[in-house]
Amino acid sequence: MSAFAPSALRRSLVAAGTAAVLAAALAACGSSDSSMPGMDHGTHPSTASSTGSVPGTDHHSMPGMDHAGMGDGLTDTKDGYTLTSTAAELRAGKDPAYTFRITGPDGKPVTSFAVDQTKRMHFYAIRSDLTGFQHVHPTMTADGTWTADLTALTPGTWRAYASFTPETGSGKGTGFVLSRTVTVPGTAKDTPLPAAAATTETDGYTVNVKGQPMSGMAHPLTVSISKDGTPVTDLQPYLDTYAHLTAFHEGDEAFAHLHPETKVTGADGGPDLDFQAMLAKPGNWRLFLQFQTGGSLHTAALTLNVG
Ligand SMILES: [Cu+2]
Repeated sequence: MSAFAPSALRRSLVAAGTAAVLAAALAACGSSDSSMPGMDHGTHPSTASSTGSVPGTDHHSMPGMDHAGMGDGLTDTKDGYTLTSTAAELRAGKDPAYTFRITGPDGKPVTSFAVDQTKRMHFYAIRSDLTGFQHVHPTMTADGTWTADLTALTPGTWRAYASFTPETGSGKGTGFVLSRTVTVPGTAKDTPLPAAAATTETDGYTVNVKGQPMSGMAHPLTVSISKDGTPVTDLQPYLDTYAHLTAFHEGDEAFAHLHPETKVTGADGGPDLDFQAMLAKPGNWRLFLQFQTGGSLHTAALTLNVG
């Protein structure tokens, strides 16, 4: 048997106690540095059975529940680290490159980044109406200039997020998500956010999300993938997981990266994938689930309402 429990046993652990779940979540967090400050998910009491109002819940007592400094990803600077870019505008209709740097507390570009989920830099772009999701892995030149190759953007306001962990300096081992807005000139047309739903389809796959997260707390979320009514069991590892889940908050584009609890144990994963959902605020979140089969990457999106 592998070091990690199979999903059936894992589910029984969920029933048995949140501490075990949180320990598993912590173990599977994908961090490159086990000493991440504040990642003490285990100190918070279980909220799994709380479905009504929870007046005694103190959200402020959860230091580090935002994955140690990631916060909501809505600022371009945190703890001395700043996302800088000269790109305030990008042209519509053409595959643009977004160029940026991360500067450290000394004001100089950071060039040393730790590998997290197989990459030193994760980059996301989303339009203000939460359409047009892009997740790419930029390349860096020796002077710390990163280039993210994007596919064509539609006119409007976009937000660009850089997710990284410094390998040296005061931020060593801390996960950051910093973002800036980018304007794409032209006639902007917003798409209404699709209604909240438990199921969505992409590329012939049906993705079902089970769980009702509450804001400000870690909550289990299970994603099940099927095709033509048959559970999918040939998920290939993608970025060290069987599925990569990011979420953006309606209205302010707050960012959340949901950490997989299901550890990669071989070439074939699925159909059920467990996540720890930590969504900072109530409202609608647009979830983007990325998974790989037969060498192809699929992206499923659905709206989750969080109370
Ligand atoms: Cu990435």
